[in-house]
Amino acid sequence: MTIPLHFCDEVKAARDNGKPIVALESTIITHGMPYPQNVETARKVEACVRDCGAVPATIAVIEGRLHIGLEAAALNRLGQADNVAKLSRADMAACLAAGKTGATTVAATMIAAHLAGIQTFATGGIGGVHRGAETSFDVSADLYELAQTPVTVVAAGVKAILDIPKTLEMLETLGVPVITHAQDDFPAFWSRSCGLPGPLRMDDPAEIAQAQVLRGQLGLPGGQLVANPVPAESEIPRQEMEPIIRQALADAQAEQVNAKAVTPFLLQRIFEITEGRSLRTNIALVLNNARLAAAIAHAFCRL
Ligand code: PSU
Ligand code: MN
Repeated sequence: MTIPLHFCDEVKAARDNGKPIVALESTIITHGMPYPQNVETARKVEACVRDCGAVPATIAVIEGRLHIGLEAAALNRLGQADNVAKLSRADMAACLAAGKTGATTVAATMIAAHLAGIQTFATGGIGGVHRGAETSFDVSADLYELAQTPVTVVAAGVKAILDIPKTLEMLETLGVPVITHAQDDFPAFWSRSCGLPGPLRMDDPAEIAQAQVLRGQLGLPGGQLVANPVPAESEIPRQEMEPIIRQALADAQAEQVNAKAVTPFLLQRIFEITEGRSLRTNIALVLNNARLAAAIAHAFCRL
């Protein structure tokens, strides 16, 4: 048996020619944004990576095949499909075995990217330790993936719906380097700062790539989280976001939302409460992350 891997032509050519490649996830398309903005954003992010001289590889499982790079028609179908599974480390192999379709989270995208030899990955915000995790035990598999799979993930920090101090503690325990790009404060997704400094700071994409390579040379498994603050003109300040997040969390509790449904529910609820403003910020930060990821991918190629 071999892994049912499918490379799109553009990614195949990039691999053959040693061009920089940036992996992109698909859960943000199926569970993170409403249609049609999800498909429009996915296209814009891919275009942005190309404008930066790199090749985008959007990753998803389609009818039992692990796609590295999605053709336009496949992306369009995925963005409109109902009941697409949200795949993490636990369920990717089962989805492939059953011949089903599923969107990859940060954890599953890292696994696929590494398999395909891609070292850089851009997304919106990774999963982490949920507020109230001391009773719910809801901690995203994304954190454990960063501890074991050597991919550098560029995100706008962790989603502010989470318990950010606990998430940073957990990343430290797991030995994951958390590198804030070009500022000291750790970002909070829609906001440029969570009010706490980040553990590490780097301003140069080349240094970020070198740190990942040196990690491997030291015999340390795992990747790096690069926290890239949303551009100032698109941010929603923390003081404005916090009451909105609390409202969304209260609604989730009242409706007894749990497990994999929590993050998609909160993002949708915050989109409604902010009348679409949170989505505009989300789109701006993903594009910003794609640009930095492309610069890091170029640096990996030069090493
Ligand atoms: N970033 C976004 N929107 C999203 C996600 C990330 O801007 O929807 C997804 C990612 O796929 C991430 C997942 O891995 O949310 C985390 O889900 P959970 O909290 O259930 O682990
Ligand atoms: Mn969870």
